[in-house]
Amino acid sequence: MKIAVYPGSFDPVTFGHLDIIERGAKVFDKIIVAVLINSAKNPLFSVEERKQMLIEATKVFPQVEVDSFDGLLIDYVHKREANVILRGLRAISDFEYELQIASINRKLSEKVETLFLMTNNKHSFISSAMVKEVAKYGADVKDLVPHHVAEALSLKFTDQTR
Ligand code: COD
Repeated sequence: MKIAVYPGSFDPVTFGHLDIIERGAKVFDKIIVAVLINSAKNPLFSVEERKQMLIEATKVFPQVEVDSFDGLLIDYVHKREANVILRGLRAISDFEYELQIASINRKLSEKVETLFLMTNNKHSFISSAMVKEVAKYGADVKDLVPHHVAEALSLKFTDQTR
């Protein structure tokens, strides 16, 4: 069974992430979308909120499971008996960061491969950071994230301005 872990912050999930999940689901028997618990980034959404948004967004894919992890990614990948780390690449600017992560994970375990899917051109400019910035100022994010995520963003920023 080919199991891939797709790790990330997913703060929040975007159409860019979902495109990687949808295409990955055609290649792997199972994809575990794993939300990092202790991120150095200061997340807008809690881990539970991010997981719930991912569960809703991926419910049409039976081979996708949503989970969270703490500590080293490679330990989690071993624990879940996965063979592959799935990542997405947008632009050349992603490459250095992704190469670093893939290289350190390779150093930690030679049994696990990192596979990259190139972004869909339609979504190449989408990032969680950009979505949050746009939503914060009340602009429409419906082409960037699923409806329920757009609503969660709107609620979050309304709460913050109260
Ligand atoms: N199109 C295609 N791909 C996209 C798009 C898009 N529009 N947007 C994002 N992606 C890809 C990203 O390139 C990335 O591959 C993936 O989706 C997830 O993105 P993010 O931003 O949600 O996740 P990151 O980069 O914050 O995740 C970092 C990790 C959680 C993987 C990393 O911090 C980690 O493994 N931490 C655990 C500790 C560890 O093991 N450290 C050693 C290795 S760094």
